Amino acid sequence: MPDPIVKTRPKTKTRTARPPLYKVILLNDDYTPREFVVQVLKAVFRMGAERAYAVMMTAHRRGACVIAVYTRDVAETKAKEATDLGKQKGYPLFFTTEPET
Ligand code: TYC
Repeated sequence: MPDPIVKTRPKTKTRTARPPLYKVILLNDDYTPREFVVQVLKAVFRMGAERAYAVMMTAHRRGACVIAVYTRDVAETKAKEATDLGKQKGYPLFFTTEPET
């Protein structure tokens, strides 16, 4: 008797590579005017007025607030842009990034 023909499927795993994401975090300080923080959040992170105000107040009350997650490049660029806008006005406003766990 001939061997039966058994067809086996190749073991393929479908994987979609996802780049690691980074959080952009707004830090509170005692000097930057609230309204200026709101303006920066609207301009750099494309937030509406209400969300920008809520994020600013969260950082104000709790010391920091996660704003959004992006790929590393975008997160670092936006954090720098936003920090630089404050620096231009002489404010210590600071945005940092950290990898999402
Ligand atoms: N704490 C600032 C003030 O009272 C306002 C402020 C809020 C600054 C959030 C930074 O991330 C910040 N004028």
